[in-house]
Amino acid sequence: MPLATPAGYRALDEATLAAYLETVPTIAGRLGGAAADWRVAEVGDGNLNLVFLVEGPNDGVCVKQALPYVRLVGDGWPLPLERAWFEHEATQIQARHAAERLPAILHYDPQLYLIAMERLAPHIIMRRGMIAGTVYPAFVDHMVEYTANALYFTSDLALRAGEKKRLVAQFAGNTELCKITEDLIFTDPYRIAELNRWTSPELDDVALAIRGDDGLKRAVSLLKLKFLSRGEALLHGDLHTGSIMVTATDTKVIDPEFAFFGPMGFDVGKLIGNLLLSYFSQAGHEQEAGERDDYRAWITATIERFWNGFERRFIELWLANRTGDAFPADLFENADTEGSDAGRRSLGQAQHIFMRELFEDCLGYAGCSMIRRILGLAHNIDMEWIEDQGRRAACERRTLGLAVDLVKQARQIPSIEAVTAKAAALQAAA
Ligand code: SR1
Ligand code: MG
Repeated sequence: MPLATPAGYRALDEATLAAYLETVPTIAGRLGGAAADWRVAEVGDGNLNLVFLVEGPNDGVCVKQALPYVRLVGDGWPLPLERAWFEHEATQIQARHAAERLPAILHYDPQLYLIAMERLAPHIIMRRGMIAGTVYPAFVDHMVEYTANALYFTSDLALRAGEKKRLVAQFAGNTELCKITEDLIFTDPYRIAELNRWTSPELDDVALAIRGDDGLKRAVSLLKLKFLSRGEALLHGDLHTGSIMVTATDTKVIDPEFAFFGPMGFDVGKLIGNLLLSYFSQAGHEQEAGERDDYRAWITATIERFWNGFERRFIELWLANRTGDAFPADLFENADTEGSDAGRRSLGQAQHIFMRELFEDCLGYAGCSMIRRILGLAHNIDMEWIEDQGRRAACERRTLGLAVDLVKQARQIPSIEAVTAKAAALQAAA
């Protein structure tokens, strides 16, 4: 029995999409010519949706349509179509703060749960570029700007409480997408679950050890609790290298369908975790040992510059935009009997405490994001494309070694440089 869908919804295909787009004047005009002149290809390689590229005589567009189920698994796992609404809404909000980092939305159809956006060319998915060993010089600065702006301006540091609560309520409905994260990232890899898979038998011992590690499961459960209960800012919700499209000079963040108000460290940490995962996968893609040493050095430098840049930029935004209800100005400057210097010093101390907690959250979420891609349902092509199973398992084992440390030892790790040093030491011991 096909899944029930709302009236007016139908999943499009390469044959029916052109006829639909012909009825949307802004898109038809952009493509140029008539439907018969358009080339349509379904190119979705993600886990959830249909993605079409449409090329016309004048220009191209990208069309994303939600399916009523999880594409990776099939119609046995229904999923609300409303995720397209959340993606569209989140993009509109983030565009106020980081428009240059997002694709332009050209059209949204609330009945078809379909978003048409600019065709990004010659951009490619960053994960694919990293598998090929490509350096992206503009990536760090762009991602610092995107994460700092998108998170700061949707937090209580920038928003008045009423507006923030209205937005939290709006995004609280994205329950099913959050549930995917709660199960697949924070729960299943740590228990026997039907959908788990890993490189077996090579990693059987480490999968077993992780399922039996009570300290790890406690730490992961605390991170899950924060994910469930701390609505700090509007998150992208799935910020990995597969959600970023790049060229040497441009960076665009796509796919915010998991958006909701959650802990800021989840977005920043997931990105760091995916960069680390790419770091450890490089050994599986080099023809000769050491061939990718320079590339590994670029990845670790990128991770350091990303976190340090994010921290610096976030504090700058905080000092320049104290418009929210948190940390009221008259508690930290004006009302201070010793004058504003003491108030600023006090705010500086609070910012230091805030950023340290955020750093520890990031490390924990980075570790969880790495573990789930090796022991859970949804793996990354960074590792999956390493054909030799023994080599892949060796890369994955090193990844898990660091990931477990990040989750369990976050409080003891002094800096991002200590993280990249740990990664380099594990790699050097290979
Ligand atoms: C069943 S969905 C699996 C994963 O795909 C998305 O990219 C998210 O990361 C999700 O956890
Ligand atoms: Mg996605």
